[in-house]
Amino acid sequence: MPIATADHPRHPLRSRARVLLASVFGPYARDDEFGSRRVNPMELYQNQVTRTQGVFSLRMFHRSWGLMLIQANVDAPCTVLDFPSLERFEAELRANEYDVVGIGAIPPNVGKVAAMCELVRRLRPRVTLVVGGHVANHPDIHRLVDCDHVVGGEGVGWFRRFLGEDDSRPIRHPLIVSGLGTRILGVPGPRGRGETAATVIPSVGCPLGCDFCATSSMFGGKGRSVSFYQSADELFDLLLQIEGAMGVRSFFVMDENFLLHRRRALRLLELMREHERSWSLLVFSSANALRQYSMDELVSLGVSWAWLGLEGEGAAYGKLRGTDTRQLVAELQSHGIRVLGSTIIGLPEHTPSNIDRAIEHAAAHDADFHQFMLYTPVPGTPLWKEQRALGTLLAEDECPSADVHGQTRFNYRHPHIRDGQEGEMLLRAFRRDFERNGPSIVRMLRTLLRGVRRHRHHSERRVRERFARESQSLGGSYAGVLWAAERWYPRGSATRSRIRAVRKEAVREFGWRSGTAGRVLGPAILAAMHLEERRLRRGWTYEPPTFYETNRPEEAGRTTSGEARSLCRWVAPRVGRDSVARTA
Ligand code: B12
Ligand code: SF4
Repeated sequence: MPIATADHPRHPLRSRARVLLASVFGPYARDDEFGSRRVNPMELYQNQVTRTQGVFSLRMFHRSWGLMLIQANVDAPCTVLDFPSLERFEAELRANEYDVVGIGAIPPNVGKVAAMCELVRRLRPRVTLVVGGHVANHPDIHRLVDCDHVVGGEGVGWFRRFLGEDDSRPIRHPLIVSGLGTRILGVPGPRGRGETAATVIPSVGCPLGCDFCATSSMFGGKGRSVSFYQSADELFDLLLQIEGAMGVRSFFVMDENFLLHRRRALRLLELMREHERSWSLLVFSSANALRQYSMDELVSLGVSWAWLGLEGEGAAYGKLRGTDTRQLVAELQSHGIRVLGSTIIGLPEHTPSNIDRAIEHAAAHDADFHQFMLYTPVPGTPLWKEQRALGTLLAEDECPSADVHGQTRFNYRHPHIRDGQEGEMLLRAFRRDFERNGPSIVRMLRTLLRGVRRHRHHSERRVRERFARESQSLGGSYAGVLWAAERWYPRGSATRSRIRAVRKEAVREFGWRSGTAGRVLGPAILAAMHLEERRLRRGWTYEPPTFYETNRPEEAGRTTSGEARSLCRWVAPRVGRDSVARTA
């Protein structure tokens, strides 16, 4: 990370400055004048993965991890207000004196950033206003938003330098529950301590530099990324500490291409073996990164879920060269690795006449989950620059920023797809995948069962333990899910038979426990599904709660603006101070 330079802006109060960091305000899942869109809720799966799966859609929220990371890594008193309403944001500004207000956002939310900055200027004219995150790449940010600093790229280093703090200190890692408010089939997901994976952020960016990729270009583009933890030893120690503090054994590794660093991953595996760690890792990975490993290495490393860019048949991305992605997905699944495949609709070669073939190719992967996104030139990316040079980008009045989220329409003139056909094509892809492969939750349980069968007698105890842990619920609540899911579909339908086959398989594997749990829990789940369906038909939407946190113990629990802040928690890297062996 760069060290402070003389020309970097610096706050006069340095570390004594009181900082407020906020995400953009909700509600999100509705159409409004600030840029909220019903089709663009603050949810991952409902937004872009299980969008057309109705009661089977996985509903859950994710905190604003970038803000949490910055908060944990500055010494200045820092409050995070995540997912406020505009009224709540205003109440916060009225009740507390801040010196710096930082707002993190992505380009579709630029209108909200502008409204929040306007409010700050009006209520607290002396505050230094900083805007960061992907919205910094919005081409009109300086015209649309009245603020003091627009920060592109990595934010922890920027804030440390801005506050006159030591920029070379190791990065503390906030304790992050990966998903919140989980709900599926109308039933809340597990919420107890250690029951949800922890998010770990080893780096930001991706050196592969695909032309459309905002994350890659944001942190340096091709050949670059920003690593917070360089070595496997450091990372291992971090995971150990998080395991201890949160009681988790699964980690959602928020690194665009974690497996690309083969030496680091294999050293991590060595440490996991040495210290008998039975961890599950949920990773993002490109196909070429995955192919650097044998299946046994992936299984031993605990890779239990992989988000894999499939992009499109014949897509000319180097990461896919020489890979039969259907075969790769099937092979991963045969080892119990659940796959979230990601396909682009609207690649330059797509036309109204070949799009069904492209959709069929995607659906034929039978991935456990499938994300579909429109090919979208996002500001800052090579694709955006190329389209700008070609003069194909639509102006703000033709396509407002709030609609550039990849789930409704193109923000440029596609060579073959015109007149807004792309929105329907995207929906067609979601629907075809669901119709052909059935509910994602069932596909996921099917893959898990394959893994259990294959690795039940694995030579390493930690691997056997992992599969036993991950599949435990197949003898309990998941058995109920399968029972209810089967009955959701009419007798004789292909989907019902497919679900029935998975349920029978679970009963064979887990015996009477699974059968009984199915019969006992199934009817209640089926009733919840009917209620949920009614709720969805009435237009019900799901919004995240507001989070209000401080990094100062003395401020925690104190009530201002009608609410008490809770204390954010983190772990600090110890490698270099303590040895890994001693901490384990
Ligand atoms: C988790 C996530 C979400 C969560 C929401 C998280 C939240 N609370 O906002 C969910 C799943 C809901 C989501 C939804 C969407 N997302 Co999203 N999301 C991500 C994801 C996977 C991780 C973000 C993250 O935490 N990264 C790790 C942290 C450490 O990095 P960071 O956020 O970039 O933060 C760093 C810097 O940006 C900076 N920074 C951040 N905030 C601030 C604030 C200040 C003041 C400063 C100075 C610096 C700063 O410092 C941080 C540390 O270096 C990213 C991809 C990625 N790998 O980053 C996509 C990503 C951010 N999402 C993206 C998109 C497009 C969307 C959606 C529009 C997608 C859609 N239609 O489905 C919706 C929008 C929802 C909405 N209504 O706003 C794009 C944004 C691209 C762009 N430029 O437009 C990304 C980059 C994915 C991609 N490659 O396309 N997303
Ligand atoms: S491999 Fe994935 S994360 Fe990396 S640049 Fe390509 S799309 Fe982005």
